[in-house]
Amino acid sequence: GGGDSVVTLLDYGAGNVRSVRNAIRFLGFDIKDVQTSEDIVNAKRLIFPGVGAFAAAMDVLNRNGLAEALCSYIESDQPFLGICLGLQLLFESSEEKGPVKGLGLIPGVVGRFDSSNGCRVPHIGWNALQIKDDSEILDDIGNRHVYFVHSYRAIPVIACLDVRTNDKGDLVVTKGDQYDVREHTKENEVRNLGKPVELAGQYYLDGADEVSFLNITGFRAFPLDDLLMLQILRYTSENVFVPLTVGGGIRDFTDGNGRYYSSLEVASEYFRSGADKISIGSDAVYAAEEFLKTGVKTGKSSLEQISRVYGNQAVVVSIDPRRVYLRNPDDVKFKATRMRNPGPNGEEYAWYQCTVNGGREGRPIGAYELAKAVEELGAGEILLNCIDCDGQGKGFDIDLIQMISDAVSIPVIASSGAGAVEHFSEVFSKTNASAALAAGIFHRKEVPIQSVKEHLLKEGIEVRI
Ligand code: 1PR
Repeated sequence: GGGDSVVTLLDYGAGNVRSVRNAIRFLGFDIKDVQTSEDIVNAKRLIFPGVGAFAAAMDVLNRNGLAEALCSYIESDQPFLGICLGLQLLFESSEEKGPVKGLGLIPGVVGRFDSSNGCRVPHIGWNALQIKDDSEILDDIGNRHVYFVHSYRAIPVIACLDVRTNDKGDLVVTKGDQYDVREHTKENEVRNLGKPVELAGQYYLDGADEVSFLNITGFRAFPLDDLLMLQILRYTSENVFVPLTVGGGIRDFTDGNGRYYSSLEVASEYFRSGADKISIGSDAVYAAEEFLKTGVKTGKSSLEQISRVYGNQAVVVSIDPRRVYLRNPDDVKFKATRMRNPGPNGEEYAWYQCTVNGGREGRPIGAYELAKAVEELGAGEILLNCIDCDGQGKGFDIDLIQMISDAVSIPVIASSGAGAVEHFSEVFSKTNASAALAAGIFHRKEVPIQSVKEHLLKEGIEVRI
C-alpha cells in the first residue's frame, strides 16, 4: 500500500532489479516490496520488472498466489508498469522452453525472433529509437538510444576491467600481456591500473556501452567469500547506467565447512548486487566437453542452470583460446582455420585451444567446438578473447573472430588486441562480431572511448554517441 510517494515493486527473485530500484529512488519515490499477494491488492502503483525465463517466473507467481492478485490488480485498471518479462507474462503463453501458460490478460503468444534473416538472437545491445508519432514520452532519453534485448542493434563498445587482489590485499584493476598480469620487475607485483568503481564510473561517463568486470582469480578463490567484489558491483551499479557484466569463479562450490553452494546461488548474488549478466569461463569449458562426449544435456551445468532461471540473455560465455599452429588442418580433430599471417615456421593453419583457470591449463576442445556447444547449452552471448593477442595492441584476431562469429547465431563480442581506432572498424568490416571489447587502451588512456566511436561513425558503423 502506501501513500503518494510509494511504488510497489514485484521482485520475484530473478534478474537484476537493483537498477529499477535505483531508478525509482532517483525519481524520489519509496519502494514497497511485495511480500504477499495482499501487497499487490493494496498497491497504488505497481512495477513488475522481469528479467529471466518465462516458466521459472510463472512458477513463482503461481506458487505464492501472486498470479491471481496480479490479474485482479491489472483488471481493475490501476497503474502498472510491466518491464520486459514483466509485460510478457501478461500474454496467454510463451514459446520460451514451452509453450508455457501465461497470465492471459493480453491475447497472444510471446514468440521467438526469427534468426533466419541473419539477425542474431537474442539480440542484445544499444539502438536508436525511431518514434513514428509525436509522443513525447521518450523526450528525456537524450538522443533516444536505448538498450535492447531485441531485433536491431547498434555496435557496442565494451570496457573490460580485469580485477584481482594484489599482494597487499587490495582489489585492483589489472591488465596482462597474454594473460600475464605481473610487472617484470624484481618485486614481480600485480600491475595496478586503478580502482574498479572509479574506473567503471569514468568509462560510463566516457561513453562505454557496457562495462564488464572479470574477477580473474575467481577460479581459485570462491566469489561469495569475496565480499569486496560484491560491494564493487553495488557501488558501480549506482552510477553506471549501462549493462554490467561480471564473471570469474561461477561454479558449484563446497566451502571449508562442507556447505555446498550451487553456481546458481553464486550468480544470484551477483545479479542481486547489480549485475545484468554473468560470464562463465572455465566451468563452461568443462560443461561443453561433457556435452560433446555424451551428447546429453544434463541441465546441471552452471550454464544451463543459470540460463534456465535468468534467461539466455543473462549468460555470457567467456572463451580464452590460445593459437596452435598447424601445417595441415587435418592434423587435429578440432576445427582449424587458414591464417591471414602464417605462423613462426610458415604454418598456414591454426586451431584455437580452449584454456581454463586464466589460461593456465589447455583443454582438449577448440574454440569452435566450444562456441557451438555453449550455444546449445543456453549461452546468450560469447565473449571471445585470444590469449596470443591480449594486451599486444596489434589488432583483434580476425581469423578467430570470423570463424566463431560465422559458426554461431548468438552475438559474439570481439576481444583482445585493440590498439587503435582502426582495429575496431576492421573487426566489424571483416567479421560478424556484434560488439568489441577493449581493456588496455582505455586503462592506459591511449585511445578514449569517444574517439573509437567517432571513428566508427565516420566509417559508417552505427554507434551510440
Ligand atoms: O574461468 O569462470 O573463473 O572466469 C575467469 C574470467 O577471467 C574469464 O572470463 C577469463 O577470460 C578472465 N581471465 C582470467 N585470467 C585472466 C588474465 O588476464 N590473467 N582475463 C583473465 C581475461 C581478457 C580480456 C581482456 C581482453 C582485452 N581478460 O577480457 O580484457 O583480452 O584486453 P586488451 O584490450 O588489453 O588486449 P572463470
